[in-house]
Amino acid sequence: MNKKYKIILALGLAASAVYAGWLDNFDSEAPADNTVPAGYQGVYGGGTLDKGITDAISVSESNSAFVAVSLDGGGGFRSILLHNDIAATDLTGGTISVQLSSDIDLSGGNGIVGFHLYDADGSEFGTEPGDRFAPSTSFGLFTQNISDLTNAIVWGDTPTLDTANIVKYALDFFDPSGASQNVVFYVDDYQAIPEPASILMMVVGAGGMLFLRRRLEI
Ligand SMILES: [Ca+2]
Ligand SMILES: [Ca+2]
Repeated sequence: MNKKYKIILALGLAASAVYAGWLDNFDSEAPADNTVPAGYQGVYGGGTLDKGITDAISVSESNSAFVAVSLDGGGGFRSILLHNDIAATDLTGGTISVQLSSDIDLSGGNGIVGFHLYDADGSEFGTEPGDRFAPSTSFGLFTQNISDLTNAIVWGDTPTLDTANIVKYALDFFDPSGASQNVVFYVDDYQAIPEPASILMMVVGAGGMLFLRRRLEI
């Protein structure tokens, strides 16, 4: 590769590293029971009954992921949908969102689904209990500022969430207090969006590439 292209490639990689968040829409996967969504490490927790991909209900066409959970009514953690490690991602000032629904309307009760982020020094922080989402039988958008994920799950070496170095993410499913029941949660368009300034930097980076192209007469 000649030097001009190497410079442009390096600038492009730098710009994309600044921009990178994620978007999991599950649309390219074959519907299946008892399967872990592509890119995910697993679905864990004593409450987990089943997991997989379905085309029966979705926001982005035509699939969503699902997690079937046994809720025992006792409160507490029940199940986690855990993604694989990702390249360290800067989400400082950004937002996180997911589309959620369930086969039973839980919207009248306490929130039971929360975000869960991991940083590079071992900290894990998530949605505060009072901010968790209670799904209904139609999809609803659950969104939070990254800065609001202040509920410590694991403190880590530096006991705050280093939002500039997010290395893994998950969704946590908790138990409402009350009746025991089996619930299927549907998950679609799980995404993290960096702050607008980061996106602006990407645009500036792209502008820089165009400038270089002209300078180098490529
Ligand atoms: Ca989808
Ligand atoms: Ca930390």
